[in-house]
Amino acid sequence: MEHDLHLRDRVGLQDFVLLEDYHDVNAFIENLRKRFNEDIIYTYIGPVLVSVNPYRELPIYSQEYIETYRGEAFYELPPHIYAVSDMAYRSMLAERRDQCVLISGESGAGKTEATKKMLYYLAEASHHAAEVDRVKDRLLQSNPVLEAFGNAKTTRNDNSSRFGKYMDIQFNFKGVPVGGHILNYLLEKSRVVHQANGERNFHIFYQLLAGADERLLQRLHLVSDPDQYFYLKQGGSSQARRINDEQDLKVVRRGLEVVDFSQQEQDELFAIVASVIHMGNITFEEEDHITRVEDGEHANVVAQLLGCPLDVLKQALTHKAIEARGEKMHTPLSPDQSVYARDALAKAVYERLFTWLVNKVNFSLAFEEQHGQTVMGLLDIYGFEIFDVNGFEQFCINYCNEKLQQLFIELTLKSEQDEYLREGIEWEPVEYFNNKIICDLIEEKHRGIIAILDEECLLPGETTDATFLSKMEDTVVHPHFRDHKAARKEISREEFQLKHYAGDVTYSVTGFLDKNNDLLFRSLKEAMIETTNSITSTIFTAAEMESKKRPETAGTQFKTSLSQLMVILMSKEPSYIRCIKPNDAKRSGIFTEKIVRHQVKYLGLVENLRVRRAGFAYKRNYDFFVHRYKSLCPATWPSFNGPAKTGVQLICEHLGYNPSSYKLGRTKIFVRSPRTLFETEDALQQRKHQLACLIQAKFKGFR
Ligand code: AOV
Ligand code: MG
Repeated sequence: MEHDLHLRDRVGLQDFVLLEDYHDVNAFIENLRKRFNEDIIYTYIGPVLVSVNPYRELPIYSQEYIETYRGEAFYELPPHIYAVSDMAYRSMLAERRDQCVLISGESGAGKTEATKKMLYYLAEASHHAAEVDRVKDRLLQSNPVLEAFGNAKTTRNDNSSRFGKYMDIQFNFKGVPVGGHILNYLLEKSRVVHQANGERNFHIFYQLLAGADERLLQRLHLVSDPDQYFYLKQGGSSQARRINDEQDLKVVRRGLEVVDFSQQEQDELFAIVASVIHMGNITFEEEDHITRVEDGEHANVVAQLLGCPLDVLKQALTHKAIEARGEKMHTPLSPDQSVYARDALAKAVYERLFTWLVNKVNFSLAFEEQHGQTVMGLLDIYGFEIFDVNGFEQFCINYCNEKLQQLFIELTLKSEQDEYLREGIEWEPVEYFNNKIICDLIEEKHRGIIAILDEECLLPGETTDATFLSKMEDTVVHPHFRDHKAARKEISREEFQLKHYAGDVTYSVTGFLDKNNDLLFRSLKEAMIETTNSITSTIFTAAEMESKKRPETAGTQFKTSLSQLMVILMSKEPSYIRCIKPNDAKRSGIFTEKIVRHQVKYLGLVENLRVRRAGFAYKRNYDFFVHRYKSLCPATWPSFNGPAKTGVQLICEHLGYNPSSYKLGRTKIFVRSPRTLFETEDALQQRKHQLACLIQAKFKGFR
């Protein structure tokens, strides 16, 4: 295999840093194309991994490859996601510092696949003991469960993540994975009740219909044809060519067992999934101004599956409970309002079920914190996306991507350059587009779009999507915002346009208020609290009914959780994977230059390369450096009492560092090439070995 690897190596440059004309986007793209044509999908920009989706299975992820990359120096082998995983893993152990891996790229670029490969590598990272295997199984097998419930086929990606996921893997001091924890972000729950043309609902619905045996189908009162169900057929593509729902259900079931779902819990879980399917088929009719459930069959099944009295459910779907002068009254809903209530119920049940699932998985991965534990965080979010119609969900998803891009810029382009300035290192600045301005447009207090939306939601009286839009038109003056007038009628009156870092997106304002408000009628909540299904009765609680405080809006909750996520990520040592999608057809072997060029540009890859080229691969505080390497220099060993900077200088001179290969700043040393550092690390390992032998010999003499 190694021979193979080196052979491949000749095709294109494995690190863009070696690119002669590093200002030239064309040369950059040409290198990507050359490699892509040879099925080489990985290339470095220094420590950053660029990955181009091959849209086909490549034989490069086997156990053999894991073994090849394990413990090998980063630049010794061709670029690979395993090399990045290994490097992060080893620096986590060597420096005892928490790590995180930021995987970005637009929808379909390969983020989720990259995350899985990384997880696989890390789970295999240590040699086996029964206890480790248990954790490993849970880490790996919980994933298909969450994907079944949180991913769906979209026009961009057959397995598109419709929720954001941040996963911490915990390691003990020996580097053995011992547990994990998942944070989930805003599930695109509107998909439960509506799918655009060519798309599907969440996988689990189709898996259940395709994979359940006759007995189970009967118990759930289902037929195997998804096109019988309104919630499953709206996209007109319930059968997906590249998806095997039947097989996937088996994997999900195995996963449920591994993460400790009891038989009863599995039954109840599938009963809820089935109940959501049935909800979609409940229809309403009006007679003498009274709305009624049209055909009792599906409502009946829902009541039965969740264990709630049928009349309570029917009443909750057709009436609204209000309190007037301390008295509870029920006012009837129109048929349209009943459909709205039904959909709201389906969405709420599904969303809460999803969060409950994540909690269950977390429970099974839970590990008591121990001294010396470190974590590696993997971030896999929904990628930037543009559809024919873009709503509140795309707004949130794209905002999330802006934040992640902002973090990338902060950490790789801005802070690096700021640091050179601060440390007094000579430096030629690199220009780049900072997307902070777009983040501000969306999230700024009082003036940002989310703030305006919230204000509109909280105002008493008649506010609508239209009043929200006109408020934006009146108040937002921003280079990245265009309304109907500014866009010279390219967009309609119900739309606004944001110039995102990754492209212009036209958002339809329809549904913004409602989705941001995210309210569920009281009587529906009450009906759910009373169910005998132990999951639904847990995910709807009496406590939330008592709370008088208005829950935060969806937009604000999302904004808060993203800013917390940024804090988590900033506290760790980051690695980056930048995923690129080679074409829009989800097909292998096609490299569409225009599409790749666009991504290379907005991801800031060429700027990234320039900073790298002009910059330093490694920097460390003087104290850290002296502490780590003092044994390599007689002047600093066994102890050194002078200023750390002097210590660093002594060590570098003793090791024969070329003066042009490093610089000493105010508080840190900057090393230009990683190779210098690898050699130093090797020397350290040898020295440790030598010291260990010395000590052993001494002990022998003692005896
Ligand atoms: P995404 O996570 O970046 O999109 P995925 O990781 O789901 O994209 O990749 C989309 C599809 O591309 C996968 O289902 C695979 O078929 C294929 N693919 C991606 N990476 C590889 C790889 N390394 N090897 C083989 N096939 C691959 V989204 O979740 O929509 O933003 O929201
Ligand atoms: Mg994904």
